[in-house]
Amino acid sequence: MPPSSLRVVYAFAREMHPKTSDVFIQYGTAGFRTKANLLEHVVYRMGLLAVIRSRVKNGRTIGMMITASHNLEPDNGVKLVDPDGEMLEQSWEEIATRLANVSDNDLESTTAEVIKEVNADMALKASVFIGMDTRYTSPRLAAAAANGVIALKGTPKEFGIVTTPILHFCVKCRNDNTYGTPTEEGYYEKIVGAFKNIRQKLPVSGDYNTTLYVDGANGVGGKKLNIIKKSLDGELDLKLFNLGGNGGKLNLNCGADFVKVSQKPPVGVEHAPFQRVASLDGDADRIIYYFLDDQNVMYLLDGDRIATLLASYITRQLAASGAHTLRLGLVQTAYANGGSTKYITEELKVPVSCVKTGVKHLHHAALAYDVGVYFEANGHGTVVYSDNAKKTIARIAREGEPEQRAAADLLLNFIDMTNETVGDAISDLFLVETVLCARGIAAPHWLASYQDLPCRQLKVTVQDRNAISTTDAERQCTSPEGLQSRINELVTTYKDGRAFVRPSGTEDVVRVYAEADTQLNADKLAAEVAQAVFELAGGVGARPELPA
Ligand code: G16
Repeated sequence: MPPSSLRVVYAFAREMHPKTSDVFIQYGTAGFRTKANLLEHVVYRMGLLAVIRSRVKNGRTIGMMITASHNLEPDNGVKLVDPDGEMLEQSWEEIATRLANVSDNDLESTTAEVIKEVNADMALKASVFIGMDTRYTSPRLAAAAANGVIALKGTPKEFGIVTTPILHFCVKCRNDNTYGTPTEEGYYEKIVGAFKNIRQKLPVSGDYNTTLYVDGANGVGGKKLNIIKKSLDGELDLKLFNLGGNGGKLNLNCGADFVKVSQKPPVGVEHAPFQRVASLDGDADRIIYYFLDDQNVMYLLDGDRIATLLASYITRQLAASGAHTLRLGLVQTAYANGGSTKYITEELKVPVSCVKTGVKHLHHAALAYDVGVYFEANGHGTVVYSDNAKKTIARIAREGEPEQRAAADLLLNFIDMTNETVGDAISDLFLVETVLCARGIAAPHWLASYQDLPCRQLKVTVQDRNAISTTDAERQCTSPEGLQSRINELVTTYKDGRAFVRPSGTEDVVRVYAEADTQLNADKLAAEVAQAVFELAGGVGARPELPA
């Protein structure tokens, strides 16, 4: 494409998606995320970048998802999806940030610079899949994304309202037709089809019951489960809440993030003693479980629990199929509860690694194993299988001894039920339900596998969250000076104390995590660390309070 044709890039920007704010915006943990009214020019420019990326990848399809996931309704965002359905390659995040922040006047020249820098052949075709969540600001932003794609003569395909993982799945399928059909229906056929297949082979037994309550966070996940529900033929009886009607607000006092962070049940959900509930987030890329006992005490079954449940099931199936050479590993972040890490190492005897927050980091670490199980404690995760693992399991399913064949056959269904591209609340829900059914257990039995250390998460608002930098998978803080030594001092005053701080990549806050031997101690430690952040990192607004 000759440089003169880039003029349209500037013309579209000026006429339709002008940059109206000087607020600097950065590609964060999961793309750009901020108040929706600051995003239109950013999303338009990401449409340009998606076309360039597609051409660098020889015309393979790139994805753009308009969502702010767990954030509240006024926010929005955009996540870019690479051809294999993974998050955008990290080396491109700086390019994305640069393009998002230049003035309209510099947009044409910066676009030309980027094209040169990444050596994109602008004569190639380019294809971009665009999806959006249920926010009222999403259609306008999706249109801006499509305009960005059109400005550089790429071909946009709009999927309308889909979950983030459905979009990732479709991108992967479009570039690799062995993975499935790149449509929402193709997703249901593969994931739900595999669940129904496996249910034929694993009759309901023991204490497992087929009723599952779901908190849809008033987002897209509940709506999609409402479609899926009709095809489940009683294999799973979904009782859906928080579907977005009746004035329910997206992620407000409901959804996976609210339940995990506040350690409280969501509003808008009926409860029955010991009935398990799955709580999704706004774009359905996270899931956590919980139940209340007969005294209304809540028990969380978070991402760590899901990871250990899946890892132990897959380990058993691999052993039963005789696939001894395949190496399974687990990936967590600093948020993983100390109780889970101990259980994984000492009981499951599975290798475990710790990486920075963000599925992009976990996903890549998990690829190092034949079977990589990765989950953030907040419920964001999945399982990835190497080609070698898939081939080995498929060979055993064909040629193994009868018992080995049966175990391998179940594993093949399990793999089909897994959205390997990214954490997926719907796929994870079917995986968890399958394992609970296979083991014939109810939620309290699942909970009993190990004990969590009491923990607390807090947020602190500071002038500039980037004043906090970290190392060692975010477990140590390198600036501002003196903060880590203060945290170290505080931690030593609590039995089983552990704490860390890090800047959020999705909200304008510093996150504080603490765990200790009792809930009161975890709460106190978190509050003391939050006060230290407030003092040493330029806190603004109300000073964090110590629990009474
Ligand atoms: C995103 C990321 C997650 C991350 C979460 C919180 O989730 O995909 O990996 O754990 O943000 O990140 P931070 O602590 O940096 O704000 P989601 O579900 O909001 O897309």
